[in-house]
Amino acid sequence: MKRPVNRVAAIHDLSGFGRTSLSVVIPILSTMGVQVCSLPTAVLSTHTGGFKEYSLVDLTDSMEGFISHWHKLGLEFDCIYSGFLGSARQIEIITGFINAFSGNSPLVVIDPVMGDNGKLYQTMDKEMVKNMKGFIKKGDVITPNYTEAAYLLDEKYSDRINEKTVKEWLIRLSEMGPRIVIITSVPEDESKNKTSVMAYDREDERFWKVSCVYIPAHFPGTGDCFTSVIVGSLLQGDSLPIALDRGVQFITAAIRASYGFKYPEREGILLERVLENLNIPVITSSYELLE
Ligand code: PXL
Repeated sequence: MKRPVNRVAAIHDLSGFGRTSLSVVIPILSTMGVQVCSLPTAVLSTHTGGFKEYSLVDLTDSMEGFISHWHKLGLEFDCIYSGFLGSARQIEIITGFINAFSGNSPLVVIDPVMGDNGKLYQTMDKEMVKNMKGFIKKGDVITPNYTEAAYLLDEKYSDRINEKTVKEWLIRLSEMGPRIVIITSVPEDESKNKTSVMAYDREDERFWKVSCVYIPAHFPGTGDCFTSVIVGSLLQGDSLPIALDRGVQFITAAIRASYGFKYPEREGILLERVLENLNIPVITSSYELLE
């Protein structure tokens, strides 16, 4: 029997303060009419970006017990969506989870959260990058930001890149396994005040781009918000370029809603002020199909 709403297994940490990971995944997907089943990887007092200290409870040893209970219940998921992970062991456990719950062919979305602005997050190292390279093979869709894409491909991070090179990166990442590759925060070569999201679907060999005006702010968790909107949108049956448009429009509105207030950026975007935008029909769209 078809379920009344789509169901996602969300494999992320829960950071108590700051708006990242499960704290944003759950409200965004719930607002988009998707049931979220959390498989928490860790619980933290805050996220790790912009806080020198944080308190962390690692849940790696509980994950297998959670998974086997879900297995016993005979649960099925329409999507398996993973984000911030802490260790090779977690990747191994989640790989097992994806294999065990593959029966109904869920959409596997992997956000290879590792770093931003050319640098790895403080909990990440070369070994995690190596493990992530293997793990993305399991994804149907991956959503690295520009920094993470460079790490996954062993490319140098530079604050300029041309479109042709990004297209090559998209193809190379897709050759590592995933059918759809979405790279966020790509600097635009010809304009310093623009960034873009670029994507490739190996099935129809089309490249897409959505440009956005660059705002000089770095709110942690925007990547988690973006990928959550992509997940919700694809599960609602949108095409890839419309999903990209919805993701970019939502993040742009959220940053604009936040930037005018003066508060510490590490607290994240003011999600609470824009969550309802997710239920507005798509009226304008700005995606481009690249030659
Ligand atoms: O937004 C990504 C993210 C998720 N979870 C934790 C983080 C970060 C980024 O800093 O620290 C714990």
